Amino acid sequence: QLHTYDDLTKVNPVTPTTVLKCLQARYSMKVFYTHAGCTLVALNPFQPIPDLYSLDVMKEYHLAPQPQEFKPHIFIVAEEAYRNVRGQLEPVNQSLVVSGESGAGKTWTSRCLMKYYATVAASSSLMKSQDTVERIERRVLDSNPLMEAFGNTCTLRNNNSSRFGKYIQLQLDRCQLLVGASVQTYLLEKTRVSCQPANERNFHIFYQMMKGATDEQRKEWKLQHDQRFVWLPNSEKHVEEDSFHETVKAMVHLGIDAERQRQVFRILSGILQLGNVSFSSSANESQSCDLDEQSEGFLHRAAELLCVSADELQTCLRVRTLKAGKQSVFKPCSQAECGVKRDCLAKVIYAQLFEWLVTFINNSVCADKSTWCNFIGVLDVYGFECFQNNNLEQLCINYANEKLQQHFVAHYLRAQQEEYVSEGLEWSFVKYQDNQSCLDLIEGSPVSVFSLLNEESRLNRASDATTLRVRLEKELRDSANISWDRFSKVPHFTVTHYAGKVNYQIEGMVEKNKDPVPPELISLLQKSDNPLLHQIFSDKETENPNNKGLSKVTVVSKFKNSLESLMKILLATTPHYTRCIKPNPDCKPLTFEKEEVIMQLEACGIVETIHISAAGFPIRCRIFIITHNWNNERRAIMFFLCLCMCYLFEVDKLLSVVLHHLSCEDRRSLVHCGRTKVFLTQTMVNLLEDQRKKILSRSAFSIQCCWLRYQ
Ligand code: AD9
Ligand code: MG
Repeated sequence: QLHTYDDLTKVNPVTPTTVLKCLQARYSMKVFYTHAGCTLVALNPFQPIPDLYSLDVMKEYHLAPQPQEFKPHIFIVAEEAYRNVRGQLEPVNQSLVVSGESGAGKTWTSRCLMKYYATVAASSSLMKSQDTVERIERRVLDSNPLMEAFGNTCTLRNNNSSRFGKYIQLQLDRCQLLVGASVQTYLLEKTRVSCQPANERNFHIFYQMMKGATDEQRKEWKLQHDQRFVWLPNSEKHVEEDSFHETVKAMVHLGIDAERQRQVFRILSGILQLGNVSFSSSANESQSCDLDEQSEGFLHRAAELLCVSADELQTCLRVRTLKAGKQSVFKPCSQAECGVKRDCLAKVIYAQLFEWLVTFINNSVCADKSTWCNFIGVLDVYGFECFQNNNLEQLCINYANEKLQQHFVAHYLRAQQEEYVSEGLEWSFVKYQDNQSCLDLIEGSPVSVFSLLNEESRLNRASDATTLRVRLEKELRDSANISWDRFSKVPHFTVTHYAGKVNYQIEGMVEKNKDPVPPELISLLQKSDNPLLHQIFSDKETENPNNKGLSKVTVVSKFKNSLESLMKILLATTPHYTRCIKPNPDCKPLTFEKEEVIMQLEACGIVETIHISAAGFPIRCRIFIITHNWNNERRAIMFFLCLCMCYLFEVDKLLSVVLHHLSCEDRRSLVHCGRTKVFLTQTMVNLLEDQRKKILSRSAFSIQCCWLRYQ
């Protein structure tokens, strides 16, 4: 019977084991969505499920008077948000927050949501030309494959892993039609361009062009068939690379013309060539390293594709420019330093190219402010990460997840408890696990991991890892959320996140936070004859007193700021949460591994969410009394009378009649009458439901109840 529970609040008792059993039973029956009070749990089937997301299903949910009565589905969440936009008094913007670990199905879910709105909010009866309308929907949808080509990759956890976070706002006009969209992205994992973790790959776009380019393009982009590129490992895996055509089509739809595309692909090929440039060690420190023998050709090809002078490129990679007052001093780089500069050049080009692409997409899909009035935002950010080696990237990602978790708990409880107070209910507030102490540890003031990291980044010390470790240990010792293994050889610290403990390596963290780009590299790119490259670097500053190049603001400060703006937006919208769960680590179809699922349930606090939902009154109820024989007019009169009774604060009386009828004495624990609403527990609803069925089956006189799920 467990598989029939479409809301985990119905499971009794609510424990990790019972919840797990229920989800497992449903999964084995190929039921992938389950409500968990105010959230939706989505289990990844890891195989296409025919008709689960078809046009007909979309229509069914969209047109239903009460979609909540249908089987749990992501379209219920979508439709609810869509109806909420209209609001009871005034329109309210909505946010759909999709979370879960890598490979759980966040991006898939986001795509489903976007397709849903591009379908149900599409206009066919508008005065506007059909062509324009179709094009905007097409363009909004096309932004997905394009961003995924540049920002997704094949990792050990997911063949299409997003290496950036995104928040897409779908803009709706007064008639609730989709008229545009805007995209905000977060922290692209640009290190992947020059350094791919073992058995993982570079971004999809490189493989796509290697496989999909025509002979002519190949010649122009200097990509020979048999060429091996150091930065293109695991090419034999053949994942997602047949999509070159799709990517180019999306570019065309979004308005990137053939010439611009050419410039983009030449830059990408230039990056690949750069990856094959290596340096030999120099005999003494005063001499710069030479290029390896086979590197000459690659360096020349890179320079040609990036449209910069090969000599200058070589000098930039081999010599450091230091500013001493107004004078410049040139210092030869060591072999390692040359490699770092080469990687830095590739990373900065790719990151700026990605930023340009996002800006271009925004310009192409964003509607004029005068044409849209509300939005539905879809948030797809990387899930909580805990690897063998974790560094600054994971710290930022997990910090983002802490923020979202805090928002979830605060919003849900606050909204619920505020409503009880305004309705005048006696209510003992539910205690919940507060992750404020962890957030204080990471981002708080005056001292936190971020503040110490930023200080160390500013001080530019040589032995940054050791100093940072000592400072963290000394200055954050009072926090219960941080610990150290004193016997470990590798300097690290352990943070107790709401989702579990994570070890972060300190080595390299300060440098990653500084993310310095030598000014000579920026100057070089500014001189490029590739118009796109020239454009994306034209407004970048090269001069700064500390000689740190492009980035004055540290990585964590920038990330913290962008997250804060996101939080502000989320707080101003009505959120809807979907928790995606990955049922097995190997992405095997229809395979449910208990340990894997339970870990994720614990990590996102599902059991706690269910407890909160079950302890509260998940259902507000309107009661209609009707008879089969009555016509619509009489039904309407009766409904109106009921409403009047509610408004005259006589809802208590009405309920007494119903409750008396149900022979239910202990109503205080089951029902609470607020000033304007009646709050029912799930048990009460079940009681009423049973009664309704009995009455319906035996007489013409019936009580029909219409349940509104609490969200
Ligand atoms: V990551 O944090 O970006 O690494 P996601 O985004 O959570 O991760 P993604 O949406 O990419 O995971 O899903 C992983 C794979 O699971 C997809 O490529 C699909 O092959 C598969 N998937 C996910 N959801 C569904 C679904 N509802 N139906 C069928 C699915 N397949
Ligand atoms: Mg993803």
